[in-house]
Amino acid sequence: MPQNLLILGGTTEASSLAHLISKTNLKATISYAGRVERISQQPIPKRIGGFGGATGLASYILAERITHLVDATHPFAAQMSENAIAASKMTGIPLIALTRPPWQPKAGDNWHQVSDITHAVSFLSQEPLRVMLAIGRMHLAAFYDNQQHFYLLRLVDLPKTPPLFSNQIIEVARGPFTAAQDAALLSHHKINLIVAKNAGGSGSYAKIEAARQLGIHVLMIKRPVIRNRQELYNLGDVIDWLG
Ligand code: 3Y8
Ligand code: NAP
Repeated sequence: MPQNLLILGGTTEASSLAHLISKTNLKATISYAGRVERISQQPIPKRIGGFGGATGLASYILAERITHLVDATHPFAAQMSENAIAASKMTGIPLIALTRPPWQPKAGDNWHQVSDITHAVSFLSQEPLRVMLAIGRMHLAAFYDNQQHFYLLRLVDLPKTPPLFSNQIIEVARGPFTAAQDAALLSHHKINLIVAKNAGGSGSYAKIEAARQLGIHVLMIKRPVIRNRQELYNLGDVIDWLG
C-alpha cells in the first residue's frame, strides 16, 4: 500500500516537516486542532479540528488508509500525544514523535523550575511583580488569584472574553520571535519575571535568551512526561524512519 502520512501539527517543526515532505512523492496531510484564527499556510493538505478522542483518530486512520503517524505536536499537547499512542496501538500503524529536547539552563540564566501550572501559580503568591505570562490563553484563569502583579500577556489571538487581570497589557503576536524583539518588549514593560513553558525548539526561545541578556528571572514550567513512544528530534531522522 502506498505510504500515506498523517502529521499531527501545530509547531514550527511540524510546518518544516510538511515543507520537506511536499518535495517528495509521499502522500501526506497535516492536522491542527483549530485553536487559532489563522493557521500557518502549508504546502500539503490541511485537516482542521479534533478527531473525537483516540477512537476518533483510529477511525480516521482506517478510513483514510493512513500508513504512518507522525506526532509533531507541541510538548504540552499531552492529550493529543496520548491519543496518538492509543490510536497507533488500536490500528497497528507505526507512530513516531517529532519533538524537541527541553531547554537546559545556561550560564547567566536565572530559572526557577516548577512541575506544572499549579506550582507556577503558587510561586506567584508573593510581593507585586511585573510578569510576562507567555503560556498562551488556555491557562490564564489559573493566575486570577494573584491580582497583585502587572501582567504582560502574549496571545496568538485576542480572546473573545478579555482576560480578567486588574493590571494587564495584551500583546497579540504569533511566533517565532527574535531575542532582540523580545528584549525590547521586556524592557519596554519593565518585566522582572517571565512565566514560560519548557517548549523546547526555537519558536519560543527568544524570550529566554532575552531574559538572560537582561538578567530577568524565568519561572520555567516543566513539560508533562509522555511515555511509551519513540521520539526523534530532527527532520532527517523522520525521513529515514519513513524508509
Ligand atoms: C494552533 C498554529 C509556525 C508555528 C509557530 C513552536 C513555536 C511559535 C511560540 C511566547 C510563547 C504558546 C502558544 C506559542 C508558540 C510556535 C508555533 C508556538 C507560544 C501556533 C498554532 C497553533 C498554536 C496553538 C497555541 C496555543 C498556545 C500556544 C501561543 C500554527 C501559532 C503560548 C505556547 O487557544 C489558543 O489561543 C491556543 C493557544 C495552544 C498555548 C496556550 O495554552 O494558549 N500555541 N500555536 C495549532 C492547532 O490549532 O492545532 O501552527 O500555525 C503554532 C506555534 N505556536 O511556525 O508558524 O513551535 O512552539 N504558541 C508555548 O510554546 O509557550 C507563545 O509568547 O513566547
Ligand atoms: P491537547 O490538549 O493535547 O489536545 C486537546 C485536544 O485537541 C485533542 O484531544 C484533540 O481533540 C485536539 N487536537 C490537539 N492537537 C490536534 C491536532 N494537531 N490535530 C487535530 N486535533 C488536535 O493540545 P493543546 O495543548 O490544546 O494544543 C492544541 C494544538 O496547539 C496542538 O496541535 C499543539 O501542537 C499546538 N500548540 C500547543 C501549544 C501548547 O502550549 N499547548 C503550543 C504551541 C502549539 P480530539 O480528542 O477531539 O481529537
